[in-house]
This record gives sequence, C-alpha cells and structure tokens, in this order.
Amino acid sequence: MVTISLDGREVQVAEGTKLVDAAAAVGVAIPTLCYLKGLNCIGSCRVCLVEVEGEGLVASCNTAVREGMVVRTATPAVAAARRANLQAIMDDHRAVCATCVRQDTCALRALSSTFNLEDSSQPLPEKGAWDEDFPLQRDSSKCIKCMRCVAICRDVQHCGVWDFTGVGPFMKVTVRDGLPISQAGCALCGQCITHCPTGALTARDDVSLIMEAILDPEVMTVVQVAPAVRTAWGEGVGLSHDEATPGRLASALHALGFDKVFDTDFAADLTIMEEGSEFVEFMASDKPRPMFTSCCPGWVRFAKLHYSDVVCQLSSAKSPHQMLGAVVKNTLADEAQAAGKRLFCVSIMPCVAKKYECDVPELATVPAGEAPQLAAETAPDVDAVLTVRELDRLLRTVGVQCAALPEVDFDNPLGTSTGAATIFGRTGGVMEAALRSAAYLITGENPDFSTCDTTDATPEVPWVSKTLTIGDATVRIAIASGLENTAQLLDALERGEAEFDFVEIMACPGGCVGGGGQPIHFNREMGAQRADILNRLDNAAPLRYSHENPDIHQLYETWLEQPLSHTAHEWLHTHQED
Ligand code: HC0
Ligand code: SF4
Repeated sequence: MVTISLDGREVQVAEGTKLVDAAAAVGVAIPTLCYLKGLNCIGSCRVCLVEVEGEGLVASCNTAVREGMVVRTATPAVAAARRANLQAIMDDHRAVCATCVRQDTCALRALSSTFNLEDSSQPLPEKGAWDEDFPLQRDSSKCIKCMRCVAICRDVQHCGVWDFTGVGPFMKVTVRDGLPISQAGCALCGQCITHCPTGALTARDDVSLIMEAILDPEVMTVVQVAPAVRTAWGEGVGLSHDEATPGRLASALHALGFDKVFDTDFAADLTIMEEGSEFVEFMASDKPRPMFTSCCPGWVRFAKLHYSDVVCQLSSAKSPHQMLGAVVKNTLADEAQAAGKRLFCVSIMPCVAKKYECDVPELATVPAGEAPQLAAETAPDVDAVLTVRELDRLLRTVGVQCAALPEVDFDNPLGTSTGAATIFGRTGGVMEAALRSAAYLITGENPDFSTCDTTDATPEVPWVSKTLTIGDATVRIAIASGLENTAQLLDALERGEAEFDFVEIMACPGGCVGGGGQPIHFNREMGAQRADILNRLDNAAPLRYSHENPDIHQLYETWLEQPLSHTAHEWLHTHQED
C-alpha cells in the first residue's frame, strides 16, 4: 500500500493506483472527459488536472500514486487551469445542446454549465446592444418571448421596465421605449431573472474577478455572507437545508481560499445599534414621518427613481454589508499593510442590487491608515458582490466537497451575531430586530418577543401595520415587501390615508429570502420555506437582541465610542439624497 496526502487527508491505496481513482476512493470526484478506467488513461483532455507538491499541475488519470505524495484537487489555481482546458474543447465542439439527444447525459454539457464556458459556435448578441457593466444582463437571442419578465416587473415590482413590440413571429421583448437599461427605471431587484425560464436574463458574472483576487498573493481577501444566504446556498451544491448550515458555509468559503470569513449578521447587529439610536432621536424630533429603512438597495434605487420625495426620509445608516466592509477596511488596514497586501472585500448576497450598491460613490469610505502606496482617495467598502448562484458555481468549479466539510465558526471579531440579525433576511426582520433594541434603548428593559413579532408580514398582503406602546411613546410601524406593495403603501401615505413612524421596505417579495440572486427553482417560490429557517435560527440563538452582542460592544469600545459618534457617522452612515 502507498500513503498519500489528498486535500489534507491521509489516504492509503494500492501501489499503481491512478490519482483520479485514489480520490474517488475517498469520495472526491475529479472531473474527467477522456478517461476510461484501465483502457484510456492518456491525459489528453487535461480536465482532470490536480496539483502535486513539487511537480505542479498533472493529469490525475495517468499519474500513479507515490509514497508521500501531497496532492490538492480543489484549489482556485486547479479550477482555473481545468476551465481553460474545457474552454478549448468547447471552442472545437458544435454545441446544439437544446436539441441534442444527449443533453441530459452529456458530460461536456454538465461541465460547461459548472465552469460557465462560453459557446463560440453561436453568434454573439449584437455588440454594444447591452451595457455590459450593468448588474442585470440580457441576451435577447435566448429570449423565448414568454412575457413572464414583463408581467413580474409590471404587476409585482411596479417598474414596467420590459415591453414588447411587433406581433406573431415578429414579436420582440424590449426595454420600454427603447431606453438603455440603465435609464429604464430598473430597481435591480432581479425578479425578472429568477422568473425567466431560460438564460435570457442573468446577473452580471463577477466570478472571475473573485478568482483573480484569491489567486493574487498581494491581496488579502475578506468575504462576508448575508443572512438569507444561509437559507439557500446548499440548494445549488446538492445539500439539504439541514446539511447547509452556516458553519459548513464558513468552511466552504475557507476552502475556496478566502483569507477571512466574516458574517454580515454581525453588521446587521451593528446596523440596529446605529439605526435604532437614529430612530430614538427621530422620535424626539419633528422630522416628517415616517423614517424608512435603507438597507435594501433595490428599495433605495426604486425610491430614487420613482418616489424621489421620500428619499430624504430614508435612514442614514448604510446597509449591513456596506458597514462590515467599512469596518474591515478601517480595522484590518494595519494587518494587511504589515503583510504587504491590499484588502479586497467580497460580499455573498442573495441580491442583484447589491452589485450596484457597492459601486455607489456616496457609500465609499476613506480608509484609515492604509499604506500610502496602497491608499486610494476613497475606497469602496465592498469591492465585489457575488450572488448565491455565483457562489454555488464557484464551489462547483473549484470542486469543494461541501457535504464532507466540518462546521466551523466565522472568523472573529466580526463573526459573532444574534438571532435579531439573522431575521434581517426575511420581510419584517429588520423592523423586528430594530424594535427589540429600540425598546431597550427607550425603557432600559428588553421587550417581550411577542410585542415585536412581525412574522405575519408576507408578500401576499400589501403591508402589515401595528401600533406599539414603548415606555411613554406610541410607535406606529408598517412593513411591506415587493415593490407594487411598496407603491401602494407610499401612495396611501401621500394621500394621507395612512400614517406611520417607522416603515420597513424590502424590494423582493418576502424579503431577501426571495431575492433576485438566490438559486432558481422554476415555478417554485421558496421564500416562506427559507424564512422558516431564519426563524428557527433566531429561536435557537443564545443571544437574540442586537444590543447584547459582546463583539459589538468591543467594536464601540475600541473604535467607534458609541452609536452615532463622529467616527460611526464617517464609517457607517451616508446621505442617500446627495
Ligand atoms: Fe439582505 Fe441585508 S438582510 S439587505 O435582505 O439589512 O442582500 O440576506 O445582507 O446588507 O444584513 C440582502 C439578506 C443582507 C444587508 C443584512 C440588510
Ligand atoms: Fe436585494 Fe434583499 Fe432588497 Fe431583494 S429585498 S433587492 S435581495 S436587498
């Protein structure tokens, strides 16, 4: 027998065993095309590459084990080389998958979707017809004119971005009035993508940007995951909801090569400290009612484009992932500088609009203490955003064996969170978390959970409202998700038919659990099922009030002094109307 190290595990196999079979023996599936065990071990397709210490990349189908060999099968470098080889094969293949009898059993087709290959045999859509930087991408040559995007955008999301021209065989779906997409009133909720039956509508692909950052030795990569990601990331990598725990997700992100793995939930607690304090001040002021939450960029963009009068009533608090980016860029600057590295922050989000949000100039923070050669005048809090679909594809591309991963904690000190933060990912969650802490800030006591309960908020009702008594204050709250529901609420407020003090809006029906960046299941809405996961995590959490998160207290003691301090304003707040 021969002993080798395979992805850090000791593996014993018979002498002469090929690496591809040694890996299979312990459940590690290496992609192959030309390999036929015992008959065709010629390493010609080079899709089965692995890394052998001291030798570099070798074809695992024609390399036999040797005593003491150290082998890595799942690294970004291996994945990049496999992808390049697959692309070369695809470039020489007439890909007519939709009509091919082998479409369900074709090994190349399966790999081409995992590795996101380009098909050079098909004519590309008209050059210059679409803004390639826009987070929503469209390939009209894949459109089957089903009109689902038109209906969702108009009737559920109130944006009316899509229209059609012509009739019968000449019918075409278009952006309304022939406008460029960036000027068509699109909130970037991504609901047209998740309801498109083909690949005509997609989110901009930023996977290669992240791969480059991970492979760059001069970059320290920091990743964070949004609350709703933990409800859905397993769906695209073959894990059940019970297997796809936050701990296994943290492990998977380390396996991808990220240097630090943090939790947006930590920053959701921080948002509550800032936004809760802002709300307490707001209640004592004579500012126009209501104050609106501002953490959903789809909603903020919608307000700017369609209801600009309410923009000045948005909370000044940045969204949690932007806050975490700002905290990382400021508090880890010295560590990165000492290592001669540049910080690169990645957010994994259930959201398409977050790809836009991280590029909004007024959300950039001036990083403290960066090395002069690394400093930028302002730097974005978050450098890149991946949807859950992109994360799942990255995990499949690199070949991370998610089911076998141990559960680990997020890195600290930016990884600890409370149940209040977890429920941010479903409609009503931000309001509920804010009320739990606002009540404490006003009365000095934690409220009963049932007082703040918002689980009756669903996409099926335009909005839910409640009047609460907190200390001497009466607080009128409302919650809406989905932009048609939002429009109805805003219209009622404008007509004076409703009056509230605090309103939570989430652009996607059901909140981020139903976000436009989540895994797609044709004709199955997963929001309610995913929201249950968040509620269960909240119920089981040892801490359920944001103001009880000890690491948040530590952050204030070390860096921020107190909520709404000068530094807190610089790092964590913005003015959306700028
Ligand atoms: Fe959400 Fe968020 S809850 S917007 O829905 O507030 O995307 O999940 O990350 O930032 O925390 C999305 C989800 C987030 C932010 C948080 C908020
Ligand atoms: Fe993004 Fe969530 Fe807003 Fe949808 S509800 S646009 S997923 S932040």
